[in-house]
Amino acid sequence: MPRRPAVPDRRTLLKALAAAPVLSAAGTLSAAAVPAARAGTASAAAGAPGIVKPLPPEYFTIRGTNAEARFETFRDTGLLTPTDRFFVRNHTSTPVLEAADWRLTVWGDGLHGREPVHFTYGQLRDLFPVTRTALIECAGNGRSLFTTQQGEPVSGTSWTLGAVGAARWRGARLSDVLRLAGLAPDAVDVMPRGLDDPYVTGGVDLGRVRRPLPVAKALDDVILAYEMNGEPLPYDHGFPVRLVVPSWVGVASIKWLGDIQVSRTPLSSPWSTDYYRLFGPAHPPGGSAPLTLQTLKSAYELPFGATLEADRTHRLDGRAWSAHASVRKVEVSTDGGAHWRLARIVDRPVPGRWVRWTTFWRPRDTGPATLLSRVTDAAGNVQPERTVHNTQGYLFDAVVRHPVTVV
Ligand SMILES: Nc1nc2c(c(=O)[nH]1)N[C@H]1C(S)=C(S)[C@@H](COP(=O)(O)O)O[C@H]1N2
Ligand SMILES: [Mo]
Repeated sequence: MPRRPAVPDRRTLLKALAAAPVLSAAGTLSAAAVPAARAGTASAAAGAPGIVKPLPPEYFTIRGTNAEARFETFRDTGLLTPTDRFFVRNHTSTPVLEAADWRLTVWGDGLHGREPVHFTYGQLRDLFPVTRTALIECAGNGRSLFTTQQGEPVSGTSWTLGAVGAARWRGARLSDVLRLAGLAPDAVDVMPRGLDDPYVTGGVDLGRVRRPLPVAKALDDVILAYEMNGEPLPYDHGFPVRLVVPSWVGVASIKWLGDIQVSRTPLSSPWSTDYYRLFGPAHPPGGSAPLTLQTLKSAYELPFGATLEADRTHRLDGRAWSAHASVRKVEVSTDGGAHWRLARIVDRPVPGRWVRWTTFWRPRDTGPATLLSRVTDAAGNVQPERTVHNTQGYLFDAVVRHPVTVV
């Protein structure tokens, strides 16, 4: 992927200056004074409590406040996941906001002026637009396989493999917004925060969803997206503006963005301390460092427990992806891992995207069988046989054992 220039070009700067952000008149905005341009929240009528879009059972499995896509239905989609099939992960519920009332506030001691800077929706749309295809994958995608495949208990939403999707995102560069706001050279962290309701768990109010992001990543390839697959962002995916943090755990891509704190000292939130680290006997006592990159996976676009006819040639399709590098090869086994062969990769591998792959199988014996697939990326990462356990079930990367029945 070509790196973006470190400094906006002339055209960008001219456009940006024309859309100069409004400095706060009062200059006294506190961290809590988020401009909540709230017009309402989704009702429970549509399916999962708090999700606006329809969730037909043939495309989605509802898991609490979340909706998981049925991975097998990606079979009839292209490289992009249609918005009406894209998984939704909500800590609370989708807020229905008005773009006209929306403001982004950038604030904190990591700004030169130390005064909050505001951007309207129109001002953000006037900044130089970038378009990029990126996956969003929940760090917990595949979590239920810790239990079903490895016999290990984990906490969190029991996703199978459908907490992932790919979309074409269009928006402003976070680097442009931070520079316009007066990013200080010694700023180290930014912390984007959503406008959805505060997250309350076990009787404790953790506040609004927010998570620190190092300035280096913020200036690299992060987008403030206002379009998804060529349409305005849908309510459930962060309307009017969300962050897209390519290749990182999904929680980094804060939806319904309301404000961004910029700091000269490291920031933290429950989403970087209590959650989204690896905990357990195999990890450091206080947990690993906060999670950054997603991992790698491959899977068949076939329901678990599918039945296939014996003595017939079946075309089996799947997808493979890695947050670390482009996909190099996908191997498949139809005999539980005794023999492996290469699958045919359909799409040109591009870092940060997935590829579709296919293989053919003519089963002879009836009865249960196990299909496996294993991706290797261009950095040499390979799916292991087991994922090292962590108590919250993040970053499942092991080869999936896909049960089918031959009849
Ligand atoms: N404001 C806000 N942003 C959020 C979340 C949230 O609940 N609130 N969930 C995060 C998590 S855990 C994931 S995996 C992604 C999911 O994005 P999607 O719902 O568009 O698929 O959004 C992230 N951004
Ligand atoms: Mo997530």
